[in-house]
Amino acid sequence: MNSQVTAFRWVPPFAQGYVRDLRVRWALEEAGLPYEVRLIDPEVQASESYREWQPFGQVPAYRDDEVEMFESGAIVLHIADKSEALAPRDPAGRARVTTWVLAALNSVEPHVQNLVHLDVFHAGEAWTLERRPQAAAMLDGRLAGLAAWLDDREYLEDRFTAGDLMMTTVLRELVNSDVLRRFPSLDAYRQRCESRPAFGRALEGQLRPFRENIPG
Ligand SMILES: N[C@@H](CCC(=O)N[C@@H](CS)C(=O)NCC(=O)O)C(=O)O
Repeated sequence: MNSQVTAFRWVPPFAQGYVRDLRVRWALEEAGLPYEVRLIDPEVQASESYREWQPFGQVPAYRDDEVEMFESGAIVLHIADKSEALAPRDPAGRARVTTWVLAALNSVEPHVQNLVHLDVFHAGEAWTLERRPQAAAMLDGRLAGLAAWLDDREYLEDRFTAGDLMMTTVLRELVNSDVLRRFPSLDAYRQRCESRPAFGRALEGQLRPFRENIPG
């Protein structure tokens, strides 16, 4: 059985290219593993059978011959276990990859999301004027730490890994804000990772159904 990943049939333009199945598609493309995409809509999201697979009704969910999973980070790490393209084979090298995947999801993404929620979902609401400076300062602190680590490195470790994949998908949530302009080395890193052919194939794979399924 080919690996199977779920994705949305259609999302509004602001979310196109940013839905988290992109992470799983990108990992599978880097690994060169064949996969099928199951496109879902709100009705499937709410169904009992889908909730047995993904308890929150979200994408991505994933299955292959061995496992049935949800959570993009867990899925990407599972794929990385299968492919040297995403993680070195030695335990120390793999531990570093796990570390960076969790750092992206747990230490950086919550602060990115805080700002994105203010700017996108609550844009123009009075209370955000008070909250935004704190959220922006917290995010700047995390990005400064990341930029200092990256320094003149090409990738987070000595080669591209699933850690870079995950960090890039987190950083790209900021492309429509002014934040990355203050961290040009992080923006260059993001663009370096996004220029990989596997990323291009994954992105196009997510975008194609959105073009084909525009609501009537
Ligand atoms: N922590 C989860 C988050 C998944 C998630 O937020 N998925 C979004 C799309 S990017 C979703 O399905 N949203 C619809 C909803 O929550 O109902 C993961 O990384 O897989």
